[in-house]
Amino acid sequence: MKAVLRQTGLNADNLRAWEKRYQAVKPSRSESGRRVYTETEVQRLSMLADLVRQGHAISKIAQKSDEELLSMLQKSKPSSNASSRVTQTGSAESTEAFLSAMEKFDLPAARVIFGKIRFLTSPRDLVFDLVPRLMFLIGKKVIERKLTISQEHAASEIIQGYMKRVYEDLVIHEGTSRKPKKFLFCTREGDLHDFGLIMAAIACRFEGHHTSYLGRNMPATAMIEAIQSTRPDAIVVGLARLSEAEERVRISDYLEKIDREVRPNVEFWLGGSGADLVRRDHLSRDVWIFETIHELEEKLKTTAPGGI
Ligand code: B12
Repeated sequence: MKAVLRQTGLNADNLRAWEKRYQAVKPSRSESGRRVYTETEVQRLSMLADLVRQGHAISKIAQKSDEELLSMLQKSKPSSNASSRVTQTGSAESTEAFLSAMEKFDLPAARVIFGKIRFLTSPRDLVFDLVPRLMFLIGKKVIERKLTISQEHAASEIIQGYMKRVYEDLVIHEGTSRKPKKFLFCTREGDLHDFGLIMAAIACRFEGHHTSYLGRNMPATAMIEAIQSTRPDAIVVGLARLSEAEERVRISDYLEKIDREVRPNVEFWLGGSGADLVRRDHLSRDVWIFETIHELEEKLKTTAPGGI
């Protein structure tokens, strides 16, 4: 529950009331009686919290579907003028149209619609707001069997292509920080989830740091080699929580192997749903674990790696 409160910005009283009075979510209970929230429920609570902060009454929105909440959020964002309101409405409709094209497995249409979304949305909003919410809806549709795994893969590829372009375009920011640092990005061998990682790389470029994006599925030996040749200040590793059956390398084994081989002043910056499985006491260097991209951005603003 603590983690849910931190992620949504709600307080415990609000959360209990939203559950009891409005059935905003219905978490299950563990054997010891603790509430257990799914990722979908946490995302839903965070959308509800955003809308309540914008002035909506919880009683009016608690029963709405996740799709309706997403659409409301996109339409109701504070905007300075009428034309940007039109833009936001357009992007909400396009999000729905994208999902519906994906349900029909109409990839050319989905690509065109996503192009329109990109045109209507600023890179920052696209990367840090729209894409995570869209991925959440895609994940939900897979669970509901409205999208197949192959459709999920295809949608991810389309969206990832655009994310990479945003990242590439930001090269103009590189080195503009007062103290630019060098970061190397990867996910471990067998982990194909790199949306959070590319968001982190984009955040570092926005702040004017040097970034090398090695991508997903990097064997530890290849990563060690890359660190030795490029000498970064920190490596940034995206760590998805995978089941034992899916996992090729355990998170702790992966990090410990790299830890043994590279010089001790290369920091480890870690994030993703599996990052809480990291055994810090088994690592010999400074390790930073971020629950959100926002936390990483805060760290980039305050301190820099290398102990400065
Ligand atoms: C997209 C997706 C995929 C894509 C990944 C494409 C890509 N290039 O990333 C593809 C299709 C390849 C894929 C494959 C699989 N996936 Co998948 N996937 C998802 C999905 C739908 C969305 C994940 C996502 O990108 N979200 C958007 C990002 C931005 O959010 P996020 O990952 O939560 O990250 C946030 C934070 O954790 C943090 N963060 C994350 N990384 C980092 C890194 C740093 C440095 C920092 C600072 C922060 C940070 O910031 C983000 C924003 O808040 C989720 C469902 C879901 N609801 O999450 C399933 C999900 C993660 N996948 C799952 C599974 C089971 C699989 C597969 C085994 C089966 C399948 N569906 O094909 C395979 C195999 C994967 C493998 N071996 O790695 C499970 C994992 C369950 C588990 N614990 O085992 C999930 C949860 C779906 C489910 N409910 O079953 N998947």
